[in-house]
Amino acid sequence: MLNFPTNFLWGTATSSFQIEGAADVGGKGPSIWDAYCQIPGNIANGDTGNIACDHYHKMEEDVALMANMNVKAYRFSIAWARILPDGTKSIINEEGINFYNRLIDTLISNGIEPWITLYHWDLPLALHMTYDGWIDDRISDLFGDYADICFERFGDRVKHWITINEAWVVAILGYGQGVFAPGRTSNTEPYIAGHNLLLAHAKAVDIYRSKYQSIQQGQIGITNNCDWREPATDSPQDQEAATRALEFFLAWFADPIYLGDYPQSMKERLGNRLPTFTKEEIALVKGSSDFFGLNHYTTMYAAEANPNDGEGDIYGNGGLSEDQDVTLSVDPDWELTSMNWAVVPWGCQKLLEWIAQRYYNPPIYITENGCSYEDTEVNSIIADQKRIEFFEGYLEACSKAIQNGVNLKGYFIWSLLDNFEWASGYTKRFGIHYVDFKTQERIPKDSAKWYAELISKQT
Ligand code: PNW
Repeated sequence: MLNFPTNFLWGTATSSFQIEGAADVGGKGPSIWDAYCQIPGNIANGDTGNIACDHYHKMEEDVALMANMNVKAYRFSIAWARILPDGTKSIINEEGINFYNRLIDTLISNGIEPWITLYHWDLPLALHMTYDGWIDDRISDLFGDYADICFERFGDRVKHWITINEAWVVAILGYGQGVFAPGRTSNTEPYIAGHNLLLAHAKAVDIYRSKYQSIQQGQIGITNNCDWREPATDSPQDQEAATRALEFFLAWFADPIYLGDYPQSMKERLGNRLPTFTKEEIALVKGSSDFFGLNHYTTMYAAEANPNDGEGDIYGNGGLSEDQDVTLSVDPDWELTSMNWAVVPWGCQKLLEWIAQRYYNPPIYITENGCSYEDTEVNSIIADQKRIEFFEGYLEACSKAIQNGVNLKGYFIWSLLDNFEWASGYTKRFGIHYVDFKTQERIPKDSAKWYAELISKQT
């Protein structure tokens, strides 16, 4: 039985690059993802975000889909280059500002709270070419300038801000494994990018708190992603390996914010590849989140790596494994989604409890949870029973965590719509609404109807 507090926040989520399309419409500048999609071999089927869900032109219709489910909140991101085409404040694109103003106003008139993510990976290309993207020391100030403009223009109506989505993905997949834009491979750059992402977050928060928060009365935080890592055996080595894996995944970003420094395990293992915080920096970073944003998708077993193991780094396995000495595996009995991510609801409960314990029980919002399956449309019906079961399992895990004292305050389904799933292009469907990418027709899947019913029962 699912039983959530009546003020629990029920939402859905998307991101700009994955749904908007209109890549060069309305004064938008190119982003690193526009460029990355042009390189053959990077994206399944050579797909791009040029049109995506054409949300830029179908915004009202998409808000109506949410209103039909009675969702209370919508998490979306702003395309930095739609507001600042070259990434800097030298040119403000009013047409882009207008698009987000209309979206915000349409949401509010439908009783839906806008939750804005400032950075969901679509860095203005000019900041990658003229500067060196997230490796460049100047990037955190440039992000601060951009955030400032967003607070000024939208903050009268927007009361929830997320600075950065999943710094781990930006750093590891973008600068370590090179499977996401900007496609760099390195074992030093991820840690520099990670440092700059934390500083960018903290500077934006500082601007919000000093210039806007007392007038606008909103909240600001960061969203990090983490899978659960379960010790493969109860040996002390495997238990330590699992903790270390969580530290290299989540604590990398959450420890500086909640505890004031990087985890000891990272400092020891990375040596001078891990930047250090100055006193001034840590004063800015520590305490810089009003809530703990968490994206959670799956669980793996973690064991102490056998020194004879070869290079084991695969996409999505949790980072640069040679830095961690952790071997990851899944139970062959676990059900897999079409991303090959295992469905393990109890891992979600354990992760929530781990966060509550390590970070003094902060208010937590799950800002993404969801699954991709190979959905098919038959006479306008998409019978996605497996997705419904996924949500029921994960929400039951959430509800148990709440009963155990975890301060979980909201849950956003990823995603409102089938959309551009990064390197997988349009081959993976995470939506609770089916999108026919030929006609741009949206059809509520059975899971959307199920979510509407759940919200009506729980609120
Ligand atoms: C998240 N991994 O990405 C993102 O925030 C969404 O934009 C995305 O569509 C969603 O999850 C589903 O993938 C991730 O490899 C991408 O561990 C990759 C990983 C984790 C999250």
